[in-house]
Amino acid sequence: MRSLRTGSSLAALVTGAALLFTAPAAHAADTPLRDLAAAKGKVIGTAVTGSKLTGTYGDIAGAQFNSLTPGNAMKWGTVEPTQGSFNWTEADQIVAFAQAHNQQVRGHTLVWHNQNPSWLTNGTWTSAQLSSLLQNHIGTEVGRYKGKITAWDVVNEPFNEDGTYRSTLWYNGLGADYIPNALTWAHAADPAAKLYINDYNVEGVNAKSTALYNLVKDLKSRGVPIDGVGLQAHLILGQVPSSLQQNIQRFADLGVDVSVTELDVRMALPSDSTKLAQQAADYKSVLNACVAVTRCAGVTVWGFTDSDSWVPGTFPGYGAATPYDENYAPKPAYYAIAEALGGTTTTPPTGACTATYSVTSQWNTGFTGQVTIGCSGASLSSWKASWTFGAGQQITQAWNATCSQSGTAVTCTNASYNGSVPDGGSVTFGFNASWSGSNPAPTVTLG
Ligand code: 9MR
Repeated sequence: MRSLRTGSSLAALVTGAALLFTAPAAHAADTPLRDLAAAKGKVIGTAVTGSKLTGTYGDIAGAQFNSLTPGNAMKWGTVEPTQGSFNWTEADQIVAFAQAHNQQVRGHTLVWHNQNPSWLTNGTWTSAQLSSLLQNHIGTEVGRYKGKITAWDVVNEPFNEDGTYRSTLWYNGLGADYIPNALTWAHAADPAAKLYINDYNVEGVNAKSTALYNLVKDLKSRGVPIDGVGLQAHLILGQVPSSLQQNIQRFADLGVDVSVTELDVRMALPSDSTKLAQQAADYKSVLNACVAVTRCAGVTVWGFTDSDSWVPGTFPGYGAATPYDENYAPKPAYYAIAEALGGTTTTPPTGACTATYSVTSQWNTGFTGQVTIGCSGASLSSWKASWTFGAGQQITQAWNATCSQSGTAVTCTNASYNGSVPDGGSVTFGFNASWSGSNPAPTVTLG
């Protein structure tokens, strides 16, 4: 029997594609983020896409985070695309994944002006009808996941920048009472879930966050079930509000929890080591502010990898906003999170160089392979790439590197002219080798 990977190599050969196997995060923090966060009594979460929760994406989501937020799966438009006809597939999948990995789930979101089904937004409703639609929606969704959701973003983005209420289907149809009503209905459906109001541009002390503050104060005084505020924190490089911690503290002093719910820090592309270092500092400031306030429950990033981020699609020319790059290599921001949570990292938190192994062609007795060494936020002046050929493969020839093999152990060092790998650059070397039986791709270690 050929292994799956051998089978795919042959398929790649037929299609002429190269298979890429990125070296795993050789420079990951010593302790997973979720363990560091747990030791501080904090949540470290990520938004996820259900269909991606396999392979490396699933491995990182499960290993590094102790909370998941469905990025889109629980929104009204997703769960009830046709009135009375429900699709819980992705939401169920994410909840099951979280349970299997001993993670919390943050429910997102019940009452919003975006991503509603068209039957709802295109309908003509009396306020009584609208109210009952909303009550049923909340009862159905919160009820379905009763006991499985730690916190719900019940109301999302209710305010304008100047602190007035946003004109939405809900505000226009039901007045400001839609907020206490939604909270009350959610509480009835799952009394144990923490109920939040979530918004963006409310991270610092400003008109919008003050409106949120005044609302929470009013709701508390009226006995409405409100447990927390979500500060989304879709931030721009170098622009963490200086009043973030003070703002978190003032909400805590009102008697509610605070969560940073959608953290990302976008930059003009391309990224470089200076921007990545600034981004790391920004992530660290946000984590530090949360760690400093007991009632800050934790921080969720809005996607953990640059390959699963809303930023490039919404802000053309901007991106690289998350803690892992598109190939799942941890960025300086990752190490910054680890350090803010009390972790130590084995390499300087300035970036990483990774090795990518690929088979570019293969025939019955031999194959040609190549290894690309790339750096992001770091650089090399010389390198050594090592791996184990565990299935009897034997190097016969190499170029752009000096390779030797002793038993199963292969070591390749740079040639005189390609030892230097600049930040943002890469070098490639190649080899021919023999194989028989199977030809699994090894993991390459850089030393
Ligand atoms: O990440 C979400 C993206 O996939 C959707 O296309 C987008 C649609 O509005 O919503 C994104 O998530 C938003 C979140 O639900 C609420 N705060 C802002 C987020 C980024 O737009």
